[in-house]
Amino acid sequence: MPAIDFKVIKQDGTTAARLGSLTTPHGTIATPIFMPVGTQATVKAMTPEELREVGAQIILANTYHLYIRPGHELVGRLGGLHEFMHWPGPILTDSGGFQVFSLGELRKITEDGVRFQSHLDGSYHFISPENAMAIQEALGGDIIMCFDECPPYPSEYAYVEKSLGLTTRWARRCKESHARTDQALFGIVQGGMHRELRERSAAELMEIGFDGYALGGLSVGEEKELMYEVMGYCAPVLPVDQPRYVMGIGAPEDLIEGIHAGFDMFDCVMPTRNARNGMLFTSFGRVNIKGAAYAEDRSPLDPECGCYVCKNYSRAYLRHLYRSGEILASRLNTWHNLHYYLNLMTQAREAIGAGRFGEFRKEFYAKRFSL
Ligand code: PRF
Ligand code: ZN
Repeated sequence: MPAIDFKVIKQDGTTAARLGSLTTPHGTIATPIFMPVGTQATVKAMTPEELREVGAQIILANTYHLYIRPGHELVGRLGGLHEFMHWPGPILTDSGGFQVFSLGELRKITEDGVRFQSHLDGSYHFISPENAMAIQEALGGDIIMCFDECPPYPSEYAYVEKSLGLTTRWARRCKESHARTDQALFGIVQGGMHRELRERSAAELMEIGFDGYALGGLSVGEEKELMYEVMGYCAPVLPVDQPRYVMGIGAPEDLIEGIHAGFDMFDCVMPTRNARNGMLFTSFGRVNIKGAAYAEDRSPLDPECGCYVCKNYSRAYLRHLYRSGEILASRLNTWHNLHYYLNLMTQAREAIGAGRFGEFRKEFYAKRFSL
């Protein structure tokens, strides 16, 4: 029995968007969905109960960070991530590939794996496809990811092609060494911005066979139009009856475009990180809460938002908290931004359910640019 069960409930009338249901050992998720990022086994500034309240269904945690500190074996001994962080719902862990590659000078890639130095104390470590699986098995997420190489952008075709070969060989090793039958394993499509390489990557991964497929290597500095183009030609070559996930994306409009192309899952630090920097998402566009214009503004941050923050606080107060460096600023801003993202997903699902995602997408853009 596969660890997860995915069903497409409804295909939108005029776009590739689909409404789905993903059942994992820790609960069922309605898709399309956004996964808040909890890098260090915490979605910064929010308790699990608060995450539930803003509508989170599944969260993401990172192999690299938890391997470095406190160590995956320790998390495993303490019952795995669900018990350790008191989040009873579904968890997806990223393999560490992307984080390790982001270390730049501190890493060396070979056929066997990646040797790197800890960003904390400079100590040496090695992650191979096999121990990326072992680490994620100890962490105990419901969905785990293959260990891949994310080529930088821009990269020469020849480099991307070579990198892709490695990603496919690593994916095979991941599949062969993954032992826990209660965890789903997703493959990661790479291939940079080259259609031929993306299609080759997808075909090779599908040949190996995974529980779901992700697009890696996007949002690495390319133009948005290029990213949308890649999503557009990749979705149709992936299985219709399995979940499709775009990694590390994105801004609200990127999620709308990803859903439009036929993707089901997304994650990004944007709502949480921007919140802590005072950048808030609203139905009418972005608000930088530190602006002097809000000094005496009694109105809620987003008059269309039904979240706890918008129901109870003024822009003036949020601006004051942020300028004073208060802890509550991070908490309230994160609360609202996550609610905004998750509510956008709820609305997208409702629109697909009603067969009107195309109209919903148009309304989303019209409204954002109305101010
Ligand atoms: N690979 C993995 N995780 C990722 C990415 C990737 O390419 C990205 C790319 N934006 C984000 N997270 N394993
Ligand atoms: Zn709000």
